[in-house]
Amino acid sequence: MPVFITLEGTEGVGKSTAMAYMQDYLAHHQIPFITTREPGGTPLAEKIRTLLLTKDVEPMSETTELLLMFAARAQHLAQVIKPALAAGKWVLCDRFTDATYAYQGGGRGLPMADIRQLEELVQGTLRPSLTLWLDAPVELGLSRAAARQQLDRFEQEKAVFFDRVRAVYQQRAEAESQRYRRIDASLALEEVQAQIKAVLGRFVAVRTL
Ligand code: Z5A
Repeated sequence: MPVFITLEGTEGVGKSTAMAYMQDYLAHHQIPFITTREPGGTPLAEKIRTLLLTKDVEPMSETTELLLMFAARAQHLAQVIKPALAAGKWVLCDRFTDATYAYQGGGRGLPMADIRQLEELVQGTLRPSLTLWLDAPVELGLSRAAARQQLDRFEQEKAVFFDRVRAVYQQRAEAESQRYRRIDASLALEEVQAQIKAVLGRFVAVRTL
């Protein structure tokens, strides 16, 4: 059965670090998988990512941002995610549509109903099998990410924006408790990895019986 795992969370909570750990875990269990990310994951979708993250001379409208997220996603699904799942590979994806609900819905305040419509248009019935939500206080993630030299368009937002983003992740985790697993990302790395290992271990056991 195709397995599609997504990683979510606010800025700097440790998704990339968790992704590397999950890759090692799946490789150790001899599970065929690919890793990818959003926005991006294909040459064309990566160009859209650059448009989305780079501050331009003119401000990007919120609707443009939303449509570009889904344009990149449509390409990513067609070129990478669906072929990998069809080939029996697990897909590990750094962010997916939950990020659109959280950032464009929560952060920007766009209507959730519009996002839902685009989700259905672009994805049909495809949804992640499992979502690891790395959750930590916004200020902690921002401080972990602070070492970066240049901030992208999202990283320039204030903490209050990320508070709204986090609140939507919280709501979605409660509403979709079958799919979501909250990982306390405020802990030391070894403890974060232990939580991920416990979740993945149970998931792998069921899926590889
Ligand atoms: N976006 C959107 O708006 N709508 C959408 O639909 C989608 C995305 C799909 C780019 O995403 C932006 O796109 C994103 C939302 C928007 N903007 N923001 N914010 P991204 O995923 O590429 O960017 P990001 O969220 O900024 O991720 P990141 O900066 O790469 O952070 P991270 O992957 O979560 O963290 P990290 O790089 O693994 O860790 C950060 C640092 O903390 C690093 O030095 C680690 O060594 C350290 N770290 C990690 N874990 C720990 C622990 N446990 N303890 C101590 N230190 C740690």
